Amino acid sequence: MLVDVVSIFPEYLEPLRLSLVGRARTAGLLEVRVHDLRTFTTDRHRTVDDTPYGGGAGMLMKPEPWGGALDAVLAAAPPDGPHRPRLVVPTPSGRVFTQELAHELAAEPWLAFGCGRYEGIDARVIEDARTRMPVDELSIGDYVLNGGEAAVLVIVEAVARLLPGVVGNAGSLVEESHADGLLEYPGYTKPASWRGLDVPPVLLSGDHAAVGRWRRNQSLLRTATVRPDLVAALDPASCDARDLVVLAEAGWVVGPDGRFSRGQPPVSH
Ligand code: JDH
Repeated sequence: MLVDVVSIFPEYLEPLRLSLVGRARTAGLLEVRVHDLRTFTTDRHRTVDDTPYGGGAGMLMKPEPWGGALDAVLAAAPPDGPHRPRLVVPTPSGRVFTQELAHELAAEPWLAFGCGRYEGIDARVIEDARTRMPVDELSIGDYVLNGGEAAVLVIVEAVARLLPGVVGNAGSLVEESHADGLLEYPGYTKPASWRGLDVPPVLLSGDHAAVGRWRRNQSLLRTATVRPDLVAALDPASCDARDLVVLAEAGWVVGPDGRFSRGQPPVSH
């Protein structure tokens, strides 16, 4: 996979050379090219921002440097490769980036990322880019960052670990897909007792079925407690009879619409 990133802070993208993303790079599965947007300015002050038409606080990124930068990315298409990248533009007003989207992006041969700063980028940059390549405006979550760079680090890390051939991903990705839609069960390693805290005995029992059931119950209970939205989105058909009992004890029943909803609270004693 080829990844191009355009930013006014190219040094912010240095972590893409490290750790898991770096391993994908050294294994030749991922090539990252970072471009300094200021290279594509034409004025003496290398200006990338200007005031918004219609007024309002803050500055916007001017379109011309972006036009030049995206033209240059397109002009640097790999020989015998794809003709155009899929462009991802992080923005607080984008569709939310999810694991499903990470899988979709991991299947692309060429991704380009445009990192905005200030209050964002002149809207015509996206409009113009859409005439040349597929564009996704994405948000990594409901909080406000100062620019798109941190979002690009998040998205590229989530995508790079899914690339076929990244060390150790085969087995762990299978396990991940089994637990889809539920939070992780708690994990324990040696020693079996630490600061008076014992590892749950079932995990030392050697009873694989009992371990599997305990982990599934922990996942269901944790999800019901901290992410009720995930329980509401669960397909009851993906649950076995014992799942239904555990969820019912946590207050979730299958309603007449065939979806999970909060049932009657149990009577207190
Ligand atoms: C890209 C510039 C900073 C700050 C306006 C938005 C009130 C607009 N999940 C995510 N959060 N933030 C980003 C992100 C932020 C960015 C850029 C991505 C480029 N900025 C910026 C404030 C505003 N503000 C929130 N409203 C409630 C108005 C941009 C991001 C991602 N991905």
